Amino acid sequence: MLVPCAILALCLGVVHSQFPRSCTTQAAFNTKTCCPLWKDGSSCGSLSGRGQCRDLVVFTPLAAGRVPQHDDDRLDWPRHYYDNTCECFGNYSGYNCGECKFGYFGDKCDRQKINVRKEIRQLSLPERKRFFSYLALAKTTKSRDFVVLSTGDRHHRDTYRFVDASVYDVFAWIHYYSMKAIMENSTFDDSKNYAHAGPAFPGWHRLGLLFLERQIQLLTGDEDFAIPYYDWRGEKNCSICTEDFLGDNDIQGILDKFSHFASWKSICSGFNYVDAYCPAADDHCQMETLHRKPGTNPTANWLPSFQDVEDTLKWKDFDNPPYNRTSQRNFRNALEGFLRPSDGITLERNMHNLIHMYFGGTMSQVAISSNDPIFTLHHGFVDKIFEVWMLRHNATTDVYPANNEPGQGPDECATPYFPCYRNKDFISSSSTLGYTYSKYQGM
Ligand code: KOJ
Ligand code: ZN
Repeated sequence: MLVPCAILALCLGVVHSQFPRSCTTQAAFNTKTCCPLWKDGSSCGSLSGRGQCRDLVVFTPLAAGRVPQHDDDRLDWPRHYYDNTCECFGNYSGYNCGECKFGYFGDKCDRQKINVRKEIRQLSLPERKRFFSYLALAKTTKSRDFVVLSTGDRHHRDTYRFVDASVYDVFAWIHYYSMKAIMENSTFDDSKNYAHAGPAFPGWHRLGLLFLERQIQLLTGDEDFAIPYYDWRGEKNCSICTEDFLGDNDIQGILDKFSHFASWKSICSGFNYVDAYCPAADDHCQMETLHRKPGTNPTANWLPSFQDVEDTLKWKDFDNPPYNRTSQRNFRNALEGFLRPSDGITLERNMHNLIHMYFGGTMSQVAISSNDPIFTLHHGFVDKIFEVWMLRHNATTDVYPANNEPGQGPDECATPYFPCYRNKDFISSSSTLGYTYSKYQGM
């Protein structure tokens, strides 16, 4: 009998993307079902009224004009892997309906709570110490719920394996997995990916921060935990690159040995291999240590100004055709930083992209940037700007445009998050997701 290659190959490699661990069994792949048991012993907690296992229910039609094809395992996420997933009721959420929607807490998910994300320099000393100790715990604790995908050659599904990773590394891996070149007809198009250079960018990264924040809340039992942000407007240099904050580095970019992240290594290096996901150096895919060279790249040795942020916020359109890195006169591309914010026309590196390049080293390589916790603080501020823009322009989900960027359609799932969150649903106030931003320097 001919077993479809993908399924057979996946079965061989199963050890136990952000893939729920319990959905990487042979049975799960054979049946394309990810409806795990909740603690009441029923699939999706159905006996307790939390949810039910449904076919296709969380998925919506393909973006207009795109022909379905199954070359790239992430396209039409998560259909390559699963057709049946949990549909959760009310405030229940998570891959088995065992958790609460963002912003809700308690056994019955009936307690709403809004945390304030503060600028890192606004944290008290105990708050700052707590933040660093939570990150250390997240970096060293194996994720109970998720495993990550590691492959040899992406063309060969018999090289796919699911491996353990720490809570922080699952977060870093999600960003890595989203940005790998898209495979179509067995060739790679690295001008496109699922998280950048299109309208999904702000919401995709918002979801990434929510994922990490919630994982840390669950790991520590601290429901009050909120990730801090770094307001880089008008900075002459990186004032948080000190031992008390994110750490100092030497001229070669190596972090000072007494700094918090000195021993951190990136998961899934090998960013120059388009044809592999996370080619592992060891069982945990851990590779080179973090590197940073803030302000030393002559083409990116400054940080965006207060005016750059104001100019970005003035653009009324969320995004514009062709909905990629060349889109003009719109908020998304100005924020992402492929566009000069003041004229909305000149293609230049600014805003979000400029910060990444300013830091050099790990932060400047899209495949591994999320390994450096500065990524989290930087994207916290990018998300704050997104929030301010939505408020200022009364933006609602219908400003999210239909478009042909793979995985970036309004009704497509932000890829590769699990369960499915639709891209357009992130055009809504952060308070509905359980957080707000502190005021800092007039914003
Ligand atoms: C790293 C990233 C990113 C952009 C750049 C530079 O993660 O999104 O580096 O353009
Ligand atoms: Zn990114």
